Amino acid sequence: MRFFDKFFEKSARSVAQNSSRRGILKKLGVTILGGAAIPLLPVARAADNPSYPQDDAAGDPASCDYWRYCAVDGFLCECCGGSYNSCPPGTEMSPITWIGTCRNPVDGRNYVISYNDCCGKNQCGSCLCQRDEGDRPLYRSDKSNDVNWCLGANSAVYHCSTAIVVGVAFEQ
Ligand code: ABN
Repeated sequence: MRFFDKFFEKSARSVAQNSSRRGILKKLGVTILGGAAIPLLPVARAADNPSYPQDDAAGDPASCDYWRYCAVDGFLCECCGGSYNSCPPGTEMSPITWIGTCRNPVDGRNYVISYNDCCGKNQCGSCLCQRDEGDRPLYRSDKSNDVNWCLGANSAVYHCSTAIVVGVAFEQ
């Protein structure tokens, strides 16, 4: 017991002589904040780019044949400076959208896809893609994809369309 007492007393004295209270608090703060930030980094990156493992094998997002575009009608943002799930710089994503259900050829499952338009720049003009699966005539506006969803955004000027996976569709 005496050995431990001596040992801890010596250690405590040595720490007290070689450090200030402020210095210890600073080191403690850096350790706590640094430690808290490390596990957040990969999560934040994953949230910026939600991708599904099978996407790499599922085709070319710049091609109209790409599986996510089964119900699209518009210019593919992938060809317009954005990507299949993000708007090109300087445009704004429409808050209202057309929803489709497309089959992923790699895992054979159906996914709900949201076709958000990107708004605020003149129409892109590249990679026009009209697949229209499940589309109904415009007089059935609730079931038509031939709608400018930018009408719900700050700018009504349509630029291109994205195809964002919302989730797995229920099997019927
Ligand atoms: N949702 C694509 C689109 C935009 C403008 C007009 C028709 C279709």
